[in-house]
Amino acid sequence: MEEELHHRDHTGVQDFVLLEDFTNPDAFMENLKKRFHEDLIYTYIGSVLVSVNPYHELDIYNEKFIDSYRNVNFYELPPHVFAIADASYRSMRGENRDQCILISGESGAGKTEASKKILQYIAATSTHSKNVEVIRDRLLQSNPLLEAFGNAKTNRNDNSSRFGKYMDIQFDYKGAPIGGHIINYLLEKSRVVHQAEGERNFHIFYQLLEGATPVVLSQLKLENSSEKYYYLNQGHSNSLTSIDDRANWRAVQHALDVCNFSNQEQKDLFAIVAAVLHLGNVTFSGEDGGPATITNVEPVVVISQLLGCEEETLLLALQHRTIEAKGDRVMSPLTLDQALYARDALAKGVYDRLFTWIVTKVNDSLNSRKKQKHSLMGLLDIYGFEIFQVNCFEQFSINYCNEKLQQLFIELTLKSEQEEYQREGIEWEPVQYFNNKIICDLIEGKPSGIIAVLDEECLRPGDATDETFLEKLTTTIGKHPHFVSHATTDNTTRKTIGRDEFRMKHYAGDVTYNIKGFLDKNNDLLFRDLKEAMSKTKNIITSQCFPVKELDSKKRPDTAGTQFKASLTRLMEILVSKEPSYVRCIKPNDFKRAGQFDERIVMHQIKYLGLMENLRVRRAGFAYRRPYEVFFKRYKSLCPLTWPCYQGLPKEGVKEIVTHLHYKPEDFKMGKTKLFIRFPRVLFATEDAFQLRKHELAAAIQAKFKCY
Ligand code: AOV
Ligand code: MG
Repeated sequence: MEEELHHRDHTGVQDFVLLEDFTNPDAFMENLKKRFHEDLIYTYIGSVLVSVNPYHELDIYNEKFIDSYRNVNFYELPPHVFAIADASYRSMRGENRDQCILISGESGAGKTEASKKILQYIAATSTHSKNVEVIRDRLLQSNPLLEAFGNAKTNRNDNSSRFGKYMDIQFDYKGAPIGGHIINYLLEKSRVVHQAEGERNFHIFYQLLEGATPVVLSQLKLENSSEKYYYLNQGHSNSLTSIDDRANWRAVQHALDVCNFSNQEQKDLFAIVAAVLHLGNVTFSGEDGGPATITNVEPVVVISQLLGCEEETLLLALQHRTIEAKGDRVMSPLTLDQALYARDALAKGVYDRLFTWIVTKVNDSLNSRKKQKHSLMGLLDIYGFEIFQVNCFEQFSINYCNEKLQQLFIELTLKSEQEEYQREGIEWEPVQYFNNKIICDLIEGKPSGIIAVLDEECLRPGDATDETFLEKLTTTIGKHPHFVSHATTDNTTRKTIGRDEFRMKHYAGDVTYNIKGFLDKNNDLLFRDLKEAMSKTKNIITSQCFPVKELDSKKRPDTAGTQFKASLTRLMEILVSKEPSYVRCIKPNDFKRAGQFDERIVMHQIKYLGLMENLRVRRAGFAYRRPYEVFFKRYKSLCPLTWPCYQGLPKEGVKEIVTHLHYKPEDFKMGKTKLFIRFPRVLFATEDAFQLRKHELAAAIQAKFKCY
């Protein structure tokens, strides 16, 4: 607290609750800005951490910092992501409650970096014992591994997470990490076959080409030139100065060893990565509507060698599909469009399942063998809200995920606050806020939410298309306040929306989605012949990822949208069962640039993240709350009745102190276990008095010693 007070003049306030003008967004932003320019990227709103991406390395994550935050009370040091990690860990141990740390913010705001710092801190400070070193290492190494396969350069972030990740760390009763478990959410697999201008495919492809030895590359029949591969050359952005593919390749090799991937598994894994690249180079020719033929069989030959399957089977499956008609199975040739679709679907399917296989393998390596009771700390790092030039099904899914997380934040921050006042027996007037539940319902509601309408079109036999989907959306939800389409809007807005688009008013801003591909991506169809070919491969990973029993199943798999919705529902259940901590990340500019604080962009984020409401809620009640013991211990010297000795209970002692200091009745409330102080100035005055008293006492002691 001393630090906090010390800093309030030079570098703004360390906790927004101390802002005098707390309802004014400009004052809020000024405080952030002042601190940002001093490289003070962290500020609290009570127990919520606000973090602004500095876009350059700061020397605040070294061992010295780790040590200084260890076991220190939250408010005693300047705000830091380590303090959040420490508080969460100690709460888990002290109160025996499972924890989760929720990190949110838009793409590029610093979520993944924050989650890595938290893991680093926990790994360094949690109880050490000899046999947990392996788990600790694996927890840390899971990051570079999953980032290599699941992150990519986008136009928003050079290392953008293209999957959602929830990681549980398991601790034994001594607080030592004994295991972990990762759940991955919807990988943006369309990136495997297509990248927008300026973007890249997943890092691993470039790492392999850049980092692998010539021997390995020749075994994989690859050349060290990403331009040669269709799946890598569409974004025209392969050489990336901010990322060292070669160094990261070495990191991935190390991570694979640490996470217990056998040599054979590693070999099979990269055979698949290479096969995907070769698959992209398979080309077809064909007349309009006529059968397609492969024009270059070489890549197919290589793929069949890499995956260990019959060349003929693969050739056939890439050019035909088997149709069951009246009990007969007929081979029907694919048209050019269908063949290209099938090729890409195979590449996406194989990569997506490979990714999940890697997560499963990592989980095996993190599996705590001891069946003892453990406590959990969860870390959630999802893909941030994003708006691109063209937004598709993927952005729709990512932004839906962010809506859900925002909802959780709103409900829990208000709820927990309200609960605290109730628990402590203090009256409370709720603060108004925008509840984005209405948008979540618009997406996931039944029977007329967007996913439901999309599913209906996907399952409808006959002539359903992306266009009929849009028509149906317009008729079912055209009047919804958060939905706009060409057909439902006024003349001015109509000019800004194409006939093949719809716009959603998300909590974080308006996003215009292009409907092209919505049906296909939601259907997520991979022709049976290709699945069958994969199930017969000798490559242990592809054969495991495409089990024969899946082919026998008569049940139609759930659509991508419905699966995602179900996995988010499960995620929310996991999160609400734990005690949450929050990190709210803010992106200071759109150019990934250090030292640049774009007020317009920051203000927008302050607003949609609901930070002002968050602050108001915190302040509408009481800016400060302290357990009686804590307050009493610090300030007992301020009252002659409690200093130097006091026999009563801390609560009674606190009563004596506040009476002696002439606190006005409206300044404070006494709860059951805590003292609540409404205004920061009261606390400041108390603290100033304390500093004075400290000096007095010190002087008195000195004077006494002089006499001897
Ligand atoms: P994100 O996770 O929020 O975006 P990242 O954590 O990947 O964003 O951050 C983007 C980049 O900003 C990083 O690669 C770093 O270069 C820089 N950065 C972020 N935080 C820090 C920090 N604390 N110190 C120094 N540099 C930082 V996305 O995954 O796209 O939603 O989907
Ligand atoms: Mg990320």
